[in-house]
Amino acid sequence: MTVAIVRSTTAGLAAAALLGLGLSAPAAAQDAAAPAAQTQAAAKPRIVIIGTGGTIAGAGASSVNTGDYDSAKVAVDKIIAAVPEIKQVADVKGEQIFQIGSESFNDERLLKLAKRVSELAKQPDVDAVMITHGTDTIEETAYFLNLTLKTEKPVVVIGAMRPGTALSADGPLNLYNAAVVAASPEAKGKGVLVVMNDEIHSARDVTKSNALKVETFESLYGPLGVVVESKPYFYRLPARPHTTATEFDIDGIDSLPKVDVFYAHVSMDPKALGALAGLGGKALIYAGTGNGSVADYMEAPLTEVRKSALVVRATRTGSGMVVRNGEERDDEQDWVTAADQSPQKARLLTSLALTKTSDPKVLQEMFWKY
Ligand code: DAS
Repeated sequence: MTVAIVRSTTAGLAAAALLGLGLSAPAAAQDAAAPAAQTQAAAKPRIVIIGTGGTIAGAGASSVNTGDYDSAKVAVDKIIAAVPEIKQVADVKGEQIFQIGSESFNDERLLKLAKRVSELAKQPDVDAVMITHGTDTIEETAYFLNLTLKTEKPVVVIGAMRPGTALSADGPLNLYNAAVVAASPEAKGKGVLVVMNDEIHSARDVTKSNALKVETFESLYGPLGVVVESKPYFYRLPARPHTTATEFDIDGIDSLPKVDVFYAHVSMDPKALGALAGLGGKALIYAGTGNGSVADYMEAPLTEVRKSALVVRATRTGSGMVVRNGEERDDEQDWVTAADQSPQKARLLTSLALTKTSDPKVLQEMFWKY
């Protein structure tokens, strides 16, 4: 999307230059620029930015607090107002849906957010939707939207690793870059995107890889593209079905089937697994060591879990594919493997799958497909 600059008159140029600096133009210049500016404004994509909280809405006690601050403090309208450059790219409108740290997201909030984005995407006066979000679980929200939204319109999720009060805060540029992407025709039909640190990631593959660094977001197979000097450059396409091409729809769904994750480690307690399974989940993701390996003393407890819930083997390593019927007897145990999906994303896909089926073979096919 090209940056909208008023070019029709000298006065217009002066006004545009001042606006670019966030200063107000003298009255005469504003008058002279008005007709051309209106034409430009009408042509700009209309983006709704939904605020959910997180560090991008955070505030620290001093400018050197980059890790010690309160998240979810600043309203989305203020976050937008702090980046006046965004108006050169799109007509934006803020909407506050939550004011929370993203660690506090749950299925109810995910559904509420997804339903709102879905409504907005259906509106003819909305061209794209952006969501400001905490970075901790941004990948889960983005993946959930990627699997459920029925739209080709750009949906871009963003956050920040440093609050707006910090020296070298990353939120303002992330917000601007996200608007550049959301406003671009190239972003259409590419599924839900996460734009952080000048990179454009597919919701399917992105993950937060570091607790503090600004360059924390990584994609399993690399980002789809980059944003350079107000322009998005795409180099890859998502290969897996998303949004309009999935069988999942949240219309008419008021709650999601309960799925839990059990984290494997040396000397884990089988009773903890039993207690978790006893909470009534319809499936359990076993975040195993290495290739989703199951400890010898966990086999019988997992066989027991399978009597009341689906069992999905994933890996806690952060990357790589869990191989079926290698060291484990998946066919015999009627277990599913999560392919290359992280335990947290496997949880979301399994939960959505359970709205359609409880057949482990069908779920396995979904893991190969999505
Ligand atoms: N607590 C975090 C969150 O809201 C921090 C962040 O946004 O980076 O996810």
